Amino acid sequence: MGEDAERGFECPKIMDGKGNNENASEKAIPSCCLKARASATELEAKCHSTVLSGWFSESQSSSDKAGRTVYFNNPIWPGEVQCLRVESILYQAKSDYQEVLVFESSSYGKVLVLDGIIQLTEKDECAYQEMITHLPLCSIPSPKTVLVVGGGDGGVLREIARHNSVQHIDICEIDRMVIEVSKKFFPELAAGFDDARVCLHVGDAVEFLTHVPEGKYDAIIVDSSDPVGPAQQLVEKPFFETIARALRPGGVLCNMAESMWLHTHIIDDMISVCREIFKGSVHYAWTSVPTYPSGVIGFVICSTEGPPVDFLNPINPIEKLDGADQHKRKLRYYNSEMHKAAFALPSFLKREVRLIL
Ligand code: SPD
Repeated sequence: MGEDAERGFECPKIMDGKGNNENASEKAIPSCCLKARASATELEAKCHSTVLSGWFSESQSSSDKAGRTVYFNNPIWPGEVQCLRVESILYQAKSDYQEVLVFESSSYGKVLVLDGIIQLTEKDECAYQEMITHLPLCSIPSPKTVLVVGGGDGGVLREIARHNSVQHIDICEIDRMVIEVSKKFFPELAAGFDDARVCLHVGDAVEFLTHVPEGKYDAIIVDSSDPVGPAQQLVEKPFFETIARALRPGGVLCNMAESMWLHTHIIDDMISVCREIFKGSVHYAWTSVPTYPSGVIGFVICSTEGPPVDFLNPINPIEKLDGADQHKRKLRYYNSEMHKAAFALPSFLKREVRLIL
């Protein structure tokens, strides 16, 4: 064990993009790592603002008036942080919208982080992408036109492509860097962009939706980041109104909707807004994703007025769709039993969220 490791603040390897470990050469060590080596205190041993002592944590950082880095909890899950051991940092850059970080973890494979928050890991991304996609698409017969809002890593596109009935998929992602980074580091997800049915729009989804012809889509999937900063508008009433307008009668929305352990107030707000706007059915479903805060994430899933949609008993079961299980890669998480189970809700949630079914 090296001297640094004994002191408990060994820096992770920093790769140079060609697979070489930059730590191998003293000259190439970034100044933050040199500082860490010279420092006796753990807190100063930082190789990235969210990586301390070789561990990534979902804390955020900013500079105080004196230019010192100050760390704080993410305001939407105060009092807790998710930590992953970092093997090497593969990429870090600032896009026009956010900080983008990719690292190799020791237990969950490669990890994509945006503005200090884990978006996906290679090990557990299947649960999120498969559930957010197949919960809505297996609930309606023969979906043909689908819109993805966000989803720039391509994982949701990969899942939609399993449905042979789908003829056209629009995706509106605001940050081109997320798409490029995914193509480079997460080819199993970005493969979703290779499907000929996909039409990519790089831009603001709120603006995009205002130009969409009424009733264009059978299904809309909102795969956004958490509702802080610009993504806040994606959980507000005007956004849901434009979504409902873009859906055909009896069309469906599946929207990422945070954790039942941490965010009953957000879920409550989303459900009550959706009940006002979507005159079909409105439900909450959830799945396990170990690397998201509290280990779970939920979805608000709704239909517009029209042919009734029974989300709890999928009319379009994945097991009966030709080739769906095997397309590109085998389904890892979703099946019709998981679909039905996703709508079972704990008693505290039923009590706390007034309008939940
Ligand atoms: N708390 C993190 C929520 C992230 C939701 N979006 C993930 C994008 C994966 N396609």
